[in-house]
Amino acid sequence: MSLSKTHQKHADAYLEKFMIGLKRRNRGQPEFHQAVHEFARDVVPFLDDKQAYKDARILDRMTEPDRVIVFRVCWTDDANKVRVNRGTRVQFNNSIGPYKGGLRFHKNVNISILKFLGFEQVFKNSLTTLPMGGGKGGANFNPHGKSDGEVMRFCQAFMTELYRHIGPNTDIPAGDIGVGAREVSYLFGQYKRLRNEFTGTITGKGLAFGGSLIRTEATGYGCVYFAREMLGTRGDDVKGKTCIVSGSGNVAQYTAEKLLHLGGKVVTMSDSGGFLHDPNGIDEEKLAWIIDLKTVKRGRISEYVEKWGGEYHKGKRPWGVPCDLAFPCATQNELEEDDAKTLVANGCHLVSEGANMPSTIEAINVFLDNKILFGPAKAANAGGVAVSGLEQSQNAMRLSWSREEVDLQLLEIMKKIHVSCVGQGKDGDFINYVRGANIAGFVKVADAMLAYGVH
Ligand code: NDP
Ligand code: 2IT
Repeated sequence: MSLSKTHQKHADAYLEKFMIGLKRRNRGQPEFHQAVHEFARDVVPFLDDKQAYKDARILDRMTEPDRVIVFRVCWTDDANKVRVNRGTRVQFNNSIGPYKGGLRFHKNVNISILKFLGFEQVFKNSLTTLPMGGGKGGANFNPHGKSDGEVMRFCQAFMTELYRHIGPNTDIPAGDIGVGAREVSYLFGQYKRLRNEFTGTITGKGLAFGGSLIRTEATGYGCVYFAREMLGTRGDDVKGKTCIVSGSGNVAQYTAEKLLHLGGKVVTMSDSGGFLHDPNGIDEEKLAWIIDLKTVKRGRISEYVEKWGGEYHKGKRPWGVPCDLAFPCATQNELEEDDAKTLVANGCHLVSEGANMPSTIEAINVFLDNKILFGPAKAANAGGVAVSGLEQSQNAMRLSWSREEVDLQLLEIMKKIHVSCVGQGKDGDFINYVRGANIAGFVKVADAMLAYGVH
């Protein structure tokens, strides 16, 4: 879709005015501004001839969360010292289903980060085709270096306040950075105890107590399934491609695993300390070692080189390593404009975002200007929350589906998301997946909001 010059000028002016207002209302929240800007620059031109949405001020309503709950979390550490953290749940929008989205425990968690994540989640969940609204929460708690007992006491204290705001038809949290199987188990155990009921109010649970097969793998697998669909539009596939992955947590691990299944060669992984480059490739044995290192031993990626060789680059990110395909799977704004230019110059022709908002707007512009295949987070990493939705369905039916069944449903959902993005993002023979995901995600939520009238 392209507007006439006058309409484009009008849309640009409207976008500028809208962003000035949004920034004024949400001071000191740069990540939230960024997520909204990246969305609004596609949605505003789309709204140009859609008076009903404009009269209902849908964009203004969508960028204001339904509510934000902030609470104190007090716990005692192993030295018996009292610790105080801040817990938050952003219930962003429940127009198409109960609030759904992860919890992040990381030292830099703040309201800006949780609002950007909650906002993204609304449209990501809409793209999955499942009935889920959007939310996100977390705390400025750093699980690194904490004992199991400390993590347990923190999770129990966190849930002792959060439980009154969530429920299987209200708000269903899950994991995110710093919240994996161990934390979800402590959180769910405390929820069950406080409510005296066993319902699927958290997803990502252990298999013995209502978890779904493939949920652990889902975000990473989905991110590669989406990449495969994108490659398919150019008659290409993953086989034989050199791939770089950032991060070494849940999403990075299973992105790497699926790339290996499909015949790709993974040469990098990273953590907040730096990245490892193994020119011989991280094969299944090495990856199993990394998964154990990160989920059981809770070690650092630098330890890899002592065991398997390769090079460790302290304090650096992997984007300078030549590759065909790149998968940012660590955190927001980890891939900047110069990194994007380097990737393109080195011949990288696909980027599929496993993390949320890993690329800055300037980096995205480089990818779009060079017409490479670029799968934005809200489409490419939607597989995780999609399988969370399937976990909720299984909990409601008190059934559990097989690995094959869930994996097949995940694949079908990622294909549907790809079709939706193509539908709204086609621009001559180029597919702008950013616009496609933004518009396709927007329409469903906007129509529901319109139908409800003013509230
Ligand atoms: P994990 O906690 O399992 O792993 C996070 C990884 O990212 C670790 O390797 C961590 O390194 C690294 N990392 C975290 N913060 C930074 C930072 N500031 N700079 C550099 N590296 C950092 O989290 P997930 O794998 O679950 O999440 C990764 C990304 O994927 C996030 O953006 C998350 O929002 C997104 N996501 C997750 C989904 C899920 O199902 N889990 C679903 C969809 C998106 P270190 O160990 O040193 O901290
Ligand atoms: O960003 C995300 O989509 C997640 N962290 C997963 C959310 C979920 O509810 O499974």
